[in-house]
Amino acid sequence: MVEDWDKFLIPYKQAVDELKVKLRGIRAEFLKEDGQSPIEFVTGRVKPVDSIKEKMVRRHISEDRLEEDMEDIAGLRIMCRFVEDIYQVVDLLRKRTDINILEERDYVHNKKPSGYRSYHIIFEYPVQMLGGEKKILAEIQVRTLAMNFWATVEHSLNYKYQGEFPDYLATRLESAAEAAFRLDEEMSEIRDELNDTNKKTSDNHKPDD
Ligand code: 0O2
Ligand code: 0O2
Repeated sequence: MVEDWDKFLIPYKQAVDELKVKLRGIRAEFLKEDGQSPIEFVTGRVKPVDSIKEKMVRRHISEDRLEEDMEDIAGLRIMCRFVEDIYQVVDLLRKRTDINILEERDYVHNKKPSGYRSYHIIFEYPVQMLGGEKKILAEIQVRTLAMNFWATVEHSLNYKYQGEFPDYLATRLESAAEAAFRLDEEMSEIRDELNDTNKKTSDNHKPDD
């Protein structure tokens, strides 16, 4: 039995706080070097106890398996402007030595039936506790601003409908997710065209050899 949830959640809160600083640090470094960053902003949360209990019932997770079987008690979200940025961020995360990636789920190109898209990374993260090092599981979701907009609104509607949308609304939500993805694709194309135009302009202004 988890008798003291506040105590149980201490390492998860520590991990979320540390990782927010670290991930925001990547953004700061990019901005300094490049003037722009593949990370637009970072959020993080410890899963509320009521949500943990609800997921334990839904996923048949017993309290003594909680640490091993619930991967998102500590959760981070990285928001990007472009779909390509998601993969750049994922590559950066793969190279880090402070997180040990256990699983990756690419829901960006394999959307969920609801229409949901994001890139999920499940990893082990060491937290220094009074009694020594404790490795906890955590999840980072990497997504575009458009994916985040859809997921945030859908999540709030889901809460109201408790996951049981009438079919016609589920279909409309799914097509709204597609519209968000088309917006992402259009923004990438616009960026590419602008880059091409800028390159041609600067090539034209190069002095002849
Ligand atoms: P700033 O200056 O507001 O950009 P904390 O750890 O206290 O910094 P907290 O309270 O845990 O943050 O909040 P959370 O939910 O983890 O993260 C909130 C951060 O995400 C804030 O940044 C928000 O500004 C930023 N954020 C949330 N939604 C958006 C959004 O739609 N667009 C942008 N650009 N940023 C958003 P900071 O770090 O507090 O700094
Ligand atoms: P929160 O904190 O409320 O967001 P599952 O059994 O589906 O809950 P699973 O298989 O363990 O979860 O992991 P999965 O599907 O890789 O990731 C689950 C998390 O992804 C969810 O967490 C959501 O944050 C997000 N997610 C997945 N599908 C959807 C969706 O259709 N809509 C939205 N808005 N988000 C989704 P939780 O548990 O809901 O927690």
